[in-house]
Amino acid sequence: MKLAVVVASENALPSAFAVFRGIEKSAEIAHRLGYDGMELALKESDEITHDELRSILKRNSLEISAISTGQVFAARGLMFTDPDKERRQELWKSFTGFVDLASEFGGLVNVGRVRGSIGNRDKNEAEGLFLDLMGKVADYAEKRGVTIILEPVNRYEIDYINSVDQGAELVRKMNKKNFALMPDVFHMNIEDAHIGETLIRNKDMVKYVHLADTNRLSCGDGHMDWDDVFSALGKMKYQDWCSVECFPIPDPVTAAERTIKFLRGRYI
Ligand code: LER
Ligand code: MN
Repeated sequence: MKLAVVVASENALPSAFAVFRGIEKSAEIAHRLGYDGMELALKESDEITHDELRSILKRNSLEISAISTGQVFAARGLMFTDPDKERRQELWKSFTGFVDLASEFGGLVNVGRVRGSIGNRDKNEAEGLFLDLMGKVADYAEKRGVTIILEPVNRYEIDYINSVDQGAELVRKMNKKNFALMPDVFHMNIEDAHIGETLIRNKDMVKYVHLADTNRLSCGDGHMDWDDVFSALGKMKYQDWCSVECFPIPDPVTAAERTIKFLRGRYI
């Protein structure tokens, strides 16, 4: 397993769930602390050029684990379930940019809150909008060797796809080989009755995992049953990325350092 940490641009809004802000300076710190990669939390794909990113990664011996897109929803209000044609077109443009970036860096694009909400609408109607646009994005991604990873997110943030089993059902409905699951154990603690058992039940679909403790602080600073999480990942023979998405509390460096000190050697 490889360990990444979530990094956003310097100007990301407080609503961006990132440990670090400022891609270049965070890369140096992530490498110094012993992380293998950075997950880039972007609101637009042109926040960094391919050339800039390539050189930052080379200088710091890091990989990109995935491109994540929560801010496309949180900062720009765009979502796959939006019935407005122009806003869906804007989302398509952004996502083709994210896929192009991921085709060189990491090969994974996350879909968390940006999948959108259902609200007062009929669920099938909203889901139809999701499947239609996401199907087109997945086809575009497949041609570029990129997989889209769907992240179930707890009910207090979004009203559509909260548990990992609900995510798995949507992955089956989508039925594309480059559309997979990305469990976040912080959300699973709220939504899934058993974290380890649920991961194992859906093991063939899990391509990426988000880590934070139950209070979203550094791993080890809450009451998550980490033995259960990592024994499940071990039984699944999970070899892909675990990415740290804890709050930058008390500050980004301390949060990232406490997490890696807790995980390295013991679990990863
Ligand atoms: C949101 O809570 C989250 O976990 C992100 O990774 C997705 O937007
Ligand atoms: Mn997450």
